[in-house]
Amino acid sequence: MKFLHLADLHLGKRVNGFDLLEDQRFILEQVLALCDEHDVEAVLLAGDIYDAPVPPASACTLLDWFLTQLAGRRIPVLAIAGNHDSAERLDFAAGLLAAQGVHLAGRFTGAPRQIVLNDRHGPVEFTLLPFVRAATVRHFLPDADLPDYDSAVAAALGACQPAAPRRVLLAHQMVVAGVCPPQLSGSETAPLTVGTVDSIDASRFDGFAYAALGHIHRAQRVGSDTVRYAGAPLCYHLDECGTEKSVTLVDLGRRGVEDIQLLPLIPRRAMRHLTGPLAKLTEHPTDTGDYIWATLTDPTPLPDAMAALRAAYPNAMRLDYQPRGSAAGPADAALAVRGKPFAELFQDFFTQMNGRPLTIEEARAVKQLREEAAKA
Ligand SMILES: [Mn+2]
Repeated sequence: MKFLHLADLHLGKRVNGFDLLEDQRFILEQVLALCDEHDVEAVLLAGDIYDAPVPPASACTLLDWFLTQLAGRRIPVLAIAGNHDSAERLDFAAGLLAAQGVHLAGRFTGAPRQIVLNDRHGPVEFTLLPFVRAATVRHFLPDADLPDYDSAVAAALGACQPAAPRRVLLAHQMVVAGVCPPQLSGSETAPLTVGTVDSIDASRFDGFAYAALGHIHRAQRVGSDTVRYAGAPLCYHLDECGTEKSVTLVDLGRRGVEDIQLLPLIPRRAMRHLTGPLAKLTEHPTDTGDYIWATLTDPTPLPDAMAALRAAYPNAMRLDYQPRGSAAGPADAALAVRGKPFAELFQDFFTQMNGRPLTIEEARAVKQLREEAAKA
């Protein structure tokens, strides 16, 4: 059986104020074309279908269209809720949709749902484990000792019996292999804490031929080739500028996974980071529809720089400065700032903006305002 593994669609997401719905539709159209091209027999959506528990209506319309297209092709869909989804809302009409081959698992209700599909070698079981917190599992297994996510997920998986020799898991969690945390990509949002109580060891999935994971937005294997994050299908953060996105095509044979391919996805608009003086960046703009993050190397901030940038690149998302000669990159700057007391930070900022330090009276006034704000 050939199936496509996708995750973290985040339908309805906005990045720096830009609505990405058309970009998402563009990507989903490519996914459908890949389904046709590769004779895909199932599509797996490993959580964070939507970006928010109450997504915009346009995002619901887009998912409706995508599921209808897949159902029209008789391609079964297996989907779980991620931490961004509302588990209850994702379960809406789940019983009715199951009859159309669209299997949604929003809420965890004591044991993961198991769906059995058949290919030419026989049955394949899909275990649908939506995003769970340890407390969610504890609620259903009050007598079990479940101090952390790892034991909770193990208990949740232990609550169901294998329904076929070939088993595929869908899960949306932080999964680590031994002491190796996955590589984050920037657009994952809290609660994401690597290497602490909310991570699950990949060895928990040993009984599965393939574990289709969601939660981390960079495509990668976790410890073994058959435990994988598909990654988000689009760049959802400027830190991901230039990152290639893909869907994962898995070929499950008679004994297990026979082949895994990352099929590249081409975005409607690329996300690019440009560095240079404003005049240079705007002189001969190329691919002007792209989402642009510009780091200007001009020695001083320029008036209306964003307006000038947007005249060349209408979808410019962010503008910052790094004057030439200042070696400090954004990461170094962040490190330098962390831990500095407020008074010192404000003093630096004021001096940078005004070319002189605060007077004693001004410093006193700032201190007073700060104290009042803290009280409020
Ligand atoms: Mn996500």
